[in-house]
Amino acid sequence: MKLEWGVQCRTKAHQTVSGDGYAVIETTNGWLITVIDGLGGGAEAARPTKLALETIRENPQRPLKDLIQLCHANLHGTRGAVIGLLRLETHQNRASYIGVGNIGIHVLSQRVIKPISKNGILGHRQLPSLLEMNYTFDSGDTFILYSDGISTRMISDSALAHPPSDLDALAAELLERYGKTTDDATILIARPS
Ligand SMILES: [Mn+2]
Repeated sequence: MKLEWGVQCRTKAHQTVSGDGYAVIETTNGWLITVIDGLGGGAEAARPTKLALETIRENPQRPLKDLIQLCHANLHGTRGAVIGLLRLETHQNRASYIGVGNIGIHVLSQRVIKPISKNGILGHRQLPSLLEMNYTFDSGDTFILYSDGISTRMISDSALAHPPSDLDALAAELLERYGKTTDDATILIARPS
């Protein structure tokens, strides 16, 4: 199994640094995919995002719940961040997801794969009880993770009825149509096949 993916990340108007971040990390049995949105703007928002990305890159094999808790601990004292964390395992085509805060996930599949994020902020007080959602996916399913700089109206776009093979181009098209200039905007699209 391989993973095709594309991403677009656009910084909020009049900012030079994005507080959004993302990663696609190859693991021994698949991939770990994340979109993170640091609270606030500019460098202050970029710091928790960078810390969370480092935490994930250093511990890609750890269970999702552990990773979220590690990020939560490491972000203490920062502005905080919200996160969507998706693991795709080639063994048994297993998809697992934990989301904390306002990161969206939308999956194009014949199956019913509807993960959700719970309210909360990494680095702030108590984390919510973490909900890991597990699914079986099919080869060719398309996973879309996006920050709140992308309107959720995006998930009804007609382009998603028959998504093209060029995922970078699809991400660019969706950013163009649904991206807000008032916030950093990130859309990451991944397709294992
Ligand atoms: Mn945001």
